[in-house]
Amino acid sequence: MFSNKEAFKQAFREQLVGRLGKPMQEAQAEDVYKVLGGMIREQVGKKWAETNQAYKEGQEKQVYYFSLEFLIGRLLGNNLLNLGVLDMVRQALGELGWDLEEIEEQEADAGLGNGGLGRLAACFMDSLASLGYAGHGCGIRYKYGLFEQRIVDGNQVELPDYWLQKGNVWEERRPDKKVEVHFWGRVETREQDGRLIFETQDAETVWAVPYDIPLVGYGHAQVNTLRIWSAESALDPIRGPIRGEGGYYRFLDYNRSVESISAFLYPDDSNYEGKLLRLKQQYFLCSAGLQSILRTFEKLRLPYSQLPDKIALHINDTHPTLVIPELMRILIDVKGLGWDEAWDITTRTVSYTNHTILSEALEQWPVNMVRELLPRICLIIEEMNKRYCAMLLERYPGQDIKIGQMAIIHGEQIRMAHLAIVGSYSVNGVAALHTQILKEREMRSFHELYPGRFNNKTNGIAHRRWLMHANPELASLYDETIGTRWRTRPRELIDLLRYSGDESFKERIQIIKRDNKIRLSEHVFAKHGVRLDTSSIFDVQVKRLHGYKRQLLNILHVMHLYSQLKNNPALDMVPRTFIFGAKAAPGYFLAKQTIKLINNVADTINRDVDVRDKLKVVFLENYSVSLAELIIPAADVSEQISTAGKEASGTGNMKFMMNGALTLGTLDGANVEMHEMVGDANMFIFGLKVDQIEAYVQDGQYSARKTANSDERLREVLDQLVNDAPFTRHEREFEAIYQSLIDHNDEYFVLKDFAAYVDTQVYVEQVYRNPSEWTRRVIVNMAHSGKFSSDCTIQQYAAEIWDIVPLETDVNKRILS
Ligand code: B1H
Repeated sequence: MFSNKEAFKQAFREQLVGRLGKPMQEAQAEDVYKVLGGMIREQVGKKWAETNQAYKEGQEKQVYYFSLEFLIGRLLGNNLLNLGVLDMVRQALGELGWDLEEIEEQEADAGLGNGGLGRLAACFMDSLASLGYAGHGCGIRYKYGLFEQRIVDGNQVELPDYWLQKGNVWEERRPDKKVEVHFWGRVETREQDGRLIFETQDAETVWAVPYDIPLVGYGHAQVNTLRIWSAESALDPIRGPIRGEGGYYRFLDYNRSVESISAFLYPDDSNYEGKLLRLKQQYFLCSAGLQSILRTFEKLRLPYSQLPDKIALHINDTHPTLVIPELMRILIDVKGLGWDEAWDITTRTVSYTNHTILSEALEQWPVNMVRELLPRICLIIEEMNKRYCAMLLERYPGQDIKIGQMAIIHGEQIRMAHLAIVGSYSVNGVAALHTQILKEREMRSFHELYPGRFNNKTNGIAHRRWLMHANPELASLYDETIGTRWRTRPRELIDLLRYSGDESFKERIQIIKRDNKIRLSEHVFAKHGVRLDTSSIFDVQVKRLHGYKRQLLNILHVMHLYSQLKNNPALDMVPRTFIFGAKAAPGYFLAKQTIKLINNVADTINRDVDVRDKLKVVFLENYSVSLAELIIPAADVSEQISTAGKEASGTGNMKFMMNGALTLGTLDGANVEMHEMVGDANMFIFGLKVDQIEAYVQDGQYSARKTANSDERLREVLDQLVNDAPFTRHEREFEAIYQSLIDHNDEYFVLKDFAAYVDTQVYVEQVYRNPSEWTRRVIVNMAHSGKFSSDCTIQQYAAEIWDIVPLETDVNKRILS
């Protein structure tokens, strides 16, 4: 039905009428979405089955990417793109009177992630399928994704994101593949044939029911699986054990508690909250995922010693670390292996990515909590720790402090990062700088103990979604200019370098940028009633709100600009539009205050006719994958201004680079690698470097108060945080922010980097005044952005960590040759 347009139209009409039971003319956009989605899903089904069959027959090694987050966003557009029918369907729908973009808007954003970590998992899924690897996702089907953000009187308000309300056309519920997961209970031991047998009694049983989502590779080479698990009651109300007095109520209580396991995503990006329910989620995912994977493995009828040859288990940060003790449990308790053999298999199967060194994000679970909820798992972790510490003692005799620092269990806490390092064969950081910090500082003693285990895999983004789908005009221009090979070989974008001096090419880039800015402006006007000047510099910072990402630095600079303009209305400046988008964790007070501050500043500035032609500030509510797809192609300046050493990689930086924005950033995360490629001449780098920050932290020589007092511009904007004009709505409104900067000595060096930031912003403006030079830099960045495709990243994971090669199919051979 997708072979040609007329056939598609015919099929579409029939389905629309057949499925809706009403005439074509009465169909709503939502109906069209459902029918189209259903047709695509059906189309994918055949290849999905074929892929699974091919994996089975080829006995291909399978990679399973365990993650508590998959921020996949909308699937319709990407699936159409990857199936190669996007243009045809757009045309066909157009002829039937429908606008594809409007239809795409009908799909709920699957917000099953917080930010970069979850979006990375989604980009990896795209590249795995597109490159022909047997790689699948393993996650949780949260009923509520990341909260929906509304701004009310400048404040963030969180609404539940019931993304499944209208159904999900992509998923397939697979009740036949459900597995049991056990919590609580107590462990009994007995001896049998000279072996200790462990059995858990009186545990609570929960069903884990999988929902499968097809992951369509580009070129439709193959279809992998994202399997997300939902928790369901395992009690049969008729034959179940809950009888007698109050039984019905206990039954309801139990149901509620079971369903809460997959009820919502924890909304704390880069912050650890030691909640029991979160631990339950983690174990639920690990246990369910592993059981289903081992079922598949057992069909091969191979001994477990060959598990590492057939299966790779990758854990996305420490959140799914319980995969390690859970695999040990199954191998020992269920399969009857000895400890040493089980340990050997486990540590040759699991690999781990570290995404942060922020201490507040490092997971540590209280031993007591784990002992109660997961008694057998706790015993296994304790045994691991015992053996591991004995090994350390042999290696570092008498060095009790060092051993304590390296132990898995310390002071009644289980350190999940240590568990993940000790229980895996590969530990990778997500950008060169981050990996270096891991090796030389944060995890130094582990790197010494296990040389060769640590490695770097710089993050990447799905360039097809972020370019071809989000910015189709730019993608077409690339096709026209350098051919289409870059779609599957992103490094070939380097060929654009030849056009960096070509004025007519530059002009076309400028036109596309302007069109994207117009598109965004229309959205902003419709949603927020603010008119943007599309000839102004669109200066964008969109990402989670966090102290270390320093949205504060950005807004303090805006406040300073405003003050300059008020003092000198004739100031010769290029008009600027500052665009913010950010969700704050609901319990993160300072982050929420920062949102309020940005909104107050926006409100004051946008109302002020004196600055109307020069300055605008907008905070776009509910930043999400689909909003990112609209904002990023429209950006001129990409704000990547984290405190050096704090942003492990960043991936937004890569999306902006690819879409023709210039980066204003610190030497942090992947910015460093961008800088290595394009140099000072093509990026706006400013601020303290990691070593300088480190030195200040070590010697305690930084005084925020002194810094503030010695800079008049800073004194002025800091006063404005607490005085009653022009941005505060009541006195001392932003006292908490003020205190964090002055009384608590500015943990993120906002004030220390302020002067350099302001100066660099002046330089940004200078360059922007010369459109030809600006666009030359843009092209240099585009040309080098191929390295940051997740295709490249995944090829490295495949070769250097997982030891897998692409599936040999004819389509793959054609696409990848
Ligand atoms: C990143 C997280 C994270 N690092 C805990 N760590 C979470 C930690 O819900 N939690 O408990 C959720 C998320 N997220 C990000 O990962 C880094 O900050 C980025 O720099 C990086 O680009 C991204 C992907 O590697």
